[in-house]
This record gives sequence, structure tokens and C-alpha cells, in this order.
Amino acid sequence: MGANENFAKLPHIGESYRRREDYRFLTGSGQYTDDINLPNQRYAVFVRSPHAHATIRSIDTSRAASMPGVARVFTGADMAGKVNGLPCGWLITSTDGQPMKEPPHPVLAQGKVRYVGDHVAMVVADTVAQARDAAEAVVVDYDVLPAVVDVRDAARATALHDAAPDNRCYKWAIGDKAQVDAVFAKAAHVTKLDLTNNRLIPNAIEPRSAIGAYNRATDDYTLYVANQNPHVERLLMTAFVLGLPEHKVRVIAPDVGGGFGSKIFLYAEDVALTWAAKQLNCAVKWTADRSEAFLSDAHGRDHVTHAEMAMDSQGKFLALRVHTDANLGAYLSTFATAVPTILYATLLAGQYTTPQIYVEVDAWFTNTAPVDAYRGAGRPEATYMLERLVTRCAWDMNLPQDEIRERNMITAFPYQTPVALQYDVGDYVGALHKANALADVKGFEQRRKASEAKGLRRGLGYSSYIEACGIAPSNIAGALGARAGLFECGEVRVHPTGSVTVFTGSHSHGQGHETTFAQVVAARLGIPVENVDVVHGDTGRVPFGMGTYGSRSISVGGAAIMKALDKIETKAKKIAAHLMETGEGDIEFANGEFVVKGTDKKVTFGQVALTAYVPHNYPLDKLEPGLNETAFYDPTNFTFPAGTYVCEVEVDPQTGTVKIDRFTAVDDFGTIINPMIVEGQVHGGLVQGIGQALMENCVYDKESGQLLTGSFMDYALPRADDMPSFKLDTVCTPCTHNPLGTKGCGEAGAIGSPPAVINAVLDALRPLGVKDLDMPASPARVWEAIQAAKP
Ligand code: MCN
Repeated sequence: MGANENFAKLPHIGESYRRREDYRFLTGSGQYTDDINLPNQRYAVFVRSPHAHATIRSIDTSRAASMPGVARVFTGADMAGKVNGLPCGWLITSTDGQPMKEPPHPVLAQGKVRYVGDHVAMVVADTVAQARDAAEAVVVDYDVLPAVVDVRDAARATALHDAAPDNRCYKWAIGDKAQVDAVFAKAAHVTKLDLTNNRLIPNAIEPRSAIGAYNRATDDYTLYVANQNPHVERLLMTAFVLGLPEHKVRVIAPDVGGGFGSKIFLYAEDVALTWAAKQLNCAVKWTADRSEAFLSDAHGRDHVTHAEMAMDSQGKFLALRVHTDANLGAYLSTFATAVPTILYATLLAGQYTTPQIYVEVDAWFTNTAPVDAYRGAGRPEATYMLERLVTRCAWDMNLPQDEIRERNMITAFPYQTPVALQYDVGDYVGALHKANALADVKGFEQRRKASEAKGLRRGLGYSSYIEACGIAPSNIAGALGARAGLFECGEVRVHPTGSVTVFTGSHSHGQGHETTFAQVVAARLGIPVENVDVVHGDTGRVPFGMGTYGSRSISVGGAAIMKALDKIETKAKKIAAHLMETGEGDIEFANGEFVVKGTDKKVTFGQVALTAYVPHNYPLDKLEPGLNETAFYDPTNFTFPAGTYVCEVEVDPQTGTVKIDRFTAVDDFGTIINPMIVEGQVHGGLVQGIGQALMENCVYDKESGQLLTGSFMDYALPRADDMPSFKLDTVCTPCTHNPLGTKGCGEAGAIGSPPAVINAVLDALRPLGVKDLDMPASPARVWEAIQAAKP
């Protein structure tokens, strides 16, 4: 199936339809997991570790178990030998000859706790209040051990796991070290940079929530869960943890109030609730409160990196050398191992022709919450590192930030990078020029002078990002050492009246799939968009699915639906040929009509659908009744959205306050299905990226391992009034290998924006002698950097 050049021209494509799902969300009639209540339902509360690292000497549940309303108190001992540990779903292969360490990750602690918030016991009672009271009555005797939270200290710290005595999970490298070293030895100039990518806490509006249910009559389980990929959740839980046949477990992810990656993973709570439902023969419900979410949702980022760029005397990039230490937290979360490797190191060519690249990653266990994918997952870390380094190179070479970028940008496609990926298409210079014009970069000097007259410093920052979306082609993921690739499934059910229900393995939790997927189907079949319904998030209704993350849904999930629609067209043509008494090769399909080539004889899509279910004089030996097709689509490559972001800030040197005055984003998402939804996605991503750059920071106490930013009082989320009015535009080079020509848009803003902001802040502060600054550029940090730079 090649790219459909004409797809973008079809009706419904490029139309800003309002999101049909918004009616139920805005009128309070959405159905989130916590809105669901089942008959015979009890409530779970988890006893969590107050210590970052400790041996459990004993757990006394006797008083808690006898308290009013308490059904049972479960501990790790109850599960031992019956429930396996949580698996890491996407393992990679170490490249240093040592096996990757995959220590056990018990659902409830077995003898040891490894981070504040680790699961120690689960109390199930008739009400939440009773469960909470009883949880406080569980007495745990801990022997506290030294904790480590900073990845730089991990190698020398007390071991968390017997399987990893030096706390290192793996070492992974890509590129030819000897060749890169040789280029560095002869380079005219080398620019070096040390930086930290700050740890973030995802904070979706809806906290995690789940209900485990069991039907003794049929021996079936149902798990309702706020989750982004119900089939993967079911597969991991049944095959690895509970040892159940998959068909005995139905996972339903109803309306989900945001995830940003944090709801992809199989969490301990989901397993414990499902298992307990059978033990107690009742439904067991749990909804995290916000404090639990801070402690126990998988966190994001947390890299420490040293990077070096070798250049010739004209600022042409010759080689890039990078070492990164990645914090994995206390246990391996589902996709954790892939984030600092496959999703990070392979992106380090960026938009540039750097011919030699060597990247080495050490991944470490620490006494912190597990770290996994968070909006962008590896790609924001790659972009932040590279785009900070490129701007530093520009300053070292006395070149404008845009000039050094343009000098090094890839202009011929397809382009094979030295770090495994092959970019199919792009227009990087076009996006840069458009961003310069839209941002009025020419007027910057004048605005800088105006700011100076007010005692303020003004700075301009660039970031030219690229990301690999449409995660993940099995062939490429496999070649990079991952144990699994990620295809997608779509089923198209045409009803006798010609309306259509589409079942997709993608999961919408704020991205508007119910609207955009309907646009795709309506365009392809030439029917009204209102005639298409989209079903997702239920293993009992959707044949299979890999879920939503890695901005994959339209390009992989949408492509699977397109493949099923191809099959629908093939069969529908046979039916049309039968109706018009001609050969199927004579039939053309366009705009919802089947026409006999070269004649005015035609039947509509609706007539064909009806005939499929009311087969009149049907050649049953050649044609089955019904019009219902399923397809699986495994992409041959990633999609590569790219763009240039330009940020302009004003900094008050007296207070360290940074104000974003202008922010311009020019992106290439290929063919755009719904411009309004895409704009919304970019806005959301930008806010998260700017939040990381200026405000958000997850901090653990170095000594005790306590989470210091465990509430919104300490963890600053950006608000609308922290944001400027964004200027957005696009360039368009349709993806060459999926039938829609689309590239993902769901993470771009969060990937491209942090370096643009920090580069702008540094540009403003350079005249004051400030050379470096880590995120978040909070007023205190900026002020301190200004003071430290004073002669
Ligand atoms: N789209 C389009 N044209 C394109 C590309 C996308 O019209 N060329 C539309 C799609 O049809 C879809 C939306 O834009 O309706 C996003 O599509 P896509 O880029 O394929 O991303 P996904 O749907 O796979 O969403 C995942 C992405 C990720 S990885 C994170 S993290 C994220 C994000 O989406 N989390 C979100 N956006 C979010 N938005 C909300 N509200 N909540 C989250 O948790």
C-alpha cells in the first residue's frame, strides 16, 4: 500500500470539524472509570512505603483485618507463588555483552521496599473510608537502608536489587566509537555541553482508577481501567503475571481523562484489583488520590548528559559524541528500557547531516518511582540535548542560531542517518524560513533595545526538532534489539443501511479520534461523516490493539482502518458488479458511488451495503453475504514530523522572572486530517514543554529519598496565564509510506519547545556572563545564575 497522493484532496480531509466527543465531556456526561459502579463492589486502599529503601521485618495486619467493613488485607505473602511480578514489556538488548538486568517487580512488596510509595499491602473494605482507616492500622516494621535518588550517585550506592549489584540495568551504545574519536582528534573546533533533563510528573486530569470484577458463574474477569492500551494491558497481565488465558479477561478503558504516556503501563494496582476480585468474589474499585498519583504514577525524563560536537572551521558538523546516564527508578516499568535507547539515541542526528555519531547510554536503578514514557518519551531528551548543543555551537562559532542550523540541515531525501533511522521526507529549511518570517526575527534587535530601555533583557532561542512517530515498525524495533514491534488493528463493519462502525485498537484519551477517524472513513467511502461511529478501548469489542502513544494513532491505527477499507472496497465492487451484471474489473469507486467504467450506470454505497445483507440472486458460491473486514497494519518506517520553533523571552534581571513574549511554531505533520484538532494538540504539547522549561521539576530529597514535590503546592504546573498567544503554521511534506500521508502531531510541542525556551533565556543572559542554565528556569535559578556570573 503506497501513499495515497490524492487522499488529502478528498472531502472531509483538512476540515476542522468540532470534536464530537466534546458534547459528553463538556456536559458532564462522559463515563470515566470512577463513574462506573458495579453490583457487589468493595473499595481498595493501598498501604505504601513511607521509606525510599528498607527491608520489611514484619507486617502486622491483625488489627486492620478486624476493623469494621474490612473484607481482607492482602500482603506480598498472600501473593507469593500465585501472582508473578510485573514484566517489562519492551526489553532491549544490552550492547556491552552483559545481559540486561530485569529484577523482580512484585505486585505487593516481597521483603523489601525500594521507593516512597512502593506497594506494601492492599486493604479491601465496604467503603473507602473504612479501607483508609484500616490501612492506617497496618503495622509495618521496617529496617531502613540508605537510599539513592540521583543517577550520578547510583554506581556507588547500596544495591536496590540482588540482580544488579552496581545498580546498573544496562549499557547500550549506537555508532562507531573509533571513527567518531578519530574525527574529534582532527576537528578544527569542539563544543562541549553538560546538561540535565529534569524529572517530570505527568499529572493527567483524571488520576489512575480501576475496578477488578469477577464472575464466578463463567470464571471470567473484567478490568475497567483508565488506560491507553487495553489489549497490551490484558496481554501482559494474563500471560506474564496472573497466568490466565487471555480470553477469560476483558479489559475496558472507557473515557480516559488524559494520560500523556503515564497510562500505557501495567501497574501493580490493576493486577492486585483483578486478582483480589476472584479471592473475594466481588468487584474491587480503587481510584488514586492526587498524592498517590504524584508518588506512584511513572515519572518522565531524568537524564544527565555530556555531549560534544566536532566542527570544521565553517561550523559544519563533523561528529557528535554523547554519554547519557538515564534514571529508570526503582523497577522497570513497561516501556522504560526503550525510552533512553531506541526512542532517544536514534534521534540524535536531528535535522542535520552530521556524518558520524556515537551515543552511549547507562541506565540505572535508583530509589525513586519508576521512570517511563512521558509525552515525547526519549525524543524531548534527544531534542533538548541536541538543540542546546547546536545553539552553543553557533555562539562558539560566532554564527547566528538559524545560520548554523541551515548550514547543516538535511535537504535531500530519503536520508539515512548514522543512528539507524532513515528519514523519508521533510522540508527543514522551508520550516526554518517560515518560522523566521512569522516570528519577525528581523525586528528582534529593535525589540531587544526597547526591552533594555526598560531594564529588561530580551533573548531569542531556536529549536529545530525532529521526532520518530508512528511507533513502532516491527522490523526497525527488532533490528534495534527490542523484543516486540507495534502494529495496529482496525475493523470496519458496514451495516445494511450503509452506516459504518469502526473498531480501532488505538485509544483516544483527549486526542479526538472519534472525530478524526470518522473523517478518514467518510472520506474513503464517500459517505457523510455522521454515518460513521468509532469504537475503541474494549478488548471485548475491538479485535486487537496496541493502543495510543508515540503519536501513532492516525498514522498506524488510521492506516489499519484504511487497509480494512481497501478490503471493503474490493468486496463491495464484487457486489456492485453483481448488481449491475458486469465484471468487477469494470467497476470504479469514487465519491460513494460504484460506476461501470465509461457508462452512466451506477449504484450507491448504500445500495451495495443493503445488498450485502439482503443478498438477492446472490452468487453464493463466489460471494459471502455481509460487509465486514479487519486488517492489521505494521508500518514499514516511522513517520518523521519536524519543524522549527522560535521563542522570544524577556527576563527581569532584578527578579529572575522569565516572560515568554512570542512563541512561533512551524511544524510538518504531513497531510492534516483536522487542522483544529492538530492545533489543539500543538498547543497542549507546547504548554507541557514550556512547563518543563520554566516551572515543572520533580525533586527527591537526596538523603531520605522523600518526594519533596508531592503536591501542586510544590510542583508547579503551567497555567493559561503563564503562556503567550502562540503563532502556529505548517509546511507539508506528506509521509511517503502510509496511505494517509500523515505524520503524528501529539507530542511535537512538548519535544520542540524546551530547548527553544532555554536557548532564548541564555541568549538574554549572555551579555551578563551567564553561560549555562538547567531546566526549569525558575526565577530563583535565573536570579542565582545572574548573581553567580557577576565578576
Ligand atoms: N491528526 C490529524 N492530522 C495529522 C496528525 C494527527 O488530524 N497529520 C489528529 C489525529 O487524527 C488525532 C490527533 O490529531 O485525532 C493526534 O494524533 P496523533 O499525532 O496520531 O497522536 P495519537 O492520537 O497517537 O495521540 C498520542 C499523543 C501522545 S503520544 C501523547 S503523550 C498525548 C497526545 O497524543 N497525550 C495526550 N495528546 C494528548 N492530548 C490529550 N488531550 N491528552 C493526552 O493524554
